[in-house]
Amino acid sequence: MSSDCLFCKIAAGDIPATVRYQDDLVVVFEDINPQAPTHLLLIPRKHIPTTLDLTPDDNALVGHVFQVAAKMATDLGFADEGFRIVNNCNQAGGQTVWHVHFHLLGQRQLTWPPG
Ligand code: IU
Repeated sequence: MSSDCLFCKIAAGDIPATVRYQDDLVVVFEDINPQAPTHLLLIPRKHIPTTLDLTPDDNALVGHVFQVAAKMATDLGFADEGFRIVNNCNQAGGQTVWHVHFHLLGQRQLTWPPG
């Protein structure tokens, strides 16, 4: 845990968030500024600043994030309709919180390319 990281504090329960799922590896909570009817953030409990900081040791963790995202889309009923998983990396990628996270967006028609 990084003591000055907002998402570490959410994962630890020190800052409130609307948590929709959690296990030993990941926490899933509602984005405070939703961009779709369902907009969840999936974060590893482990503090990893960006995608660039992932190592081979994190391969199973990232795979687990995607498995959880797919299960949540299924359980919430929009998997067949379609959804998007997004990871923003660094400034030009739109990253604003330096704890790696994956957006799960669903329940609206998403367009391409993103802005
Ligand atoms: P980004 O990919 O780093 O831009 O995503 C950060 C997200 O974190 C963004 O969608 C914010 O709305 C969201 N967020 C949040 O859910 N709770 C917070 O307290 C803060 C940001 I700060």
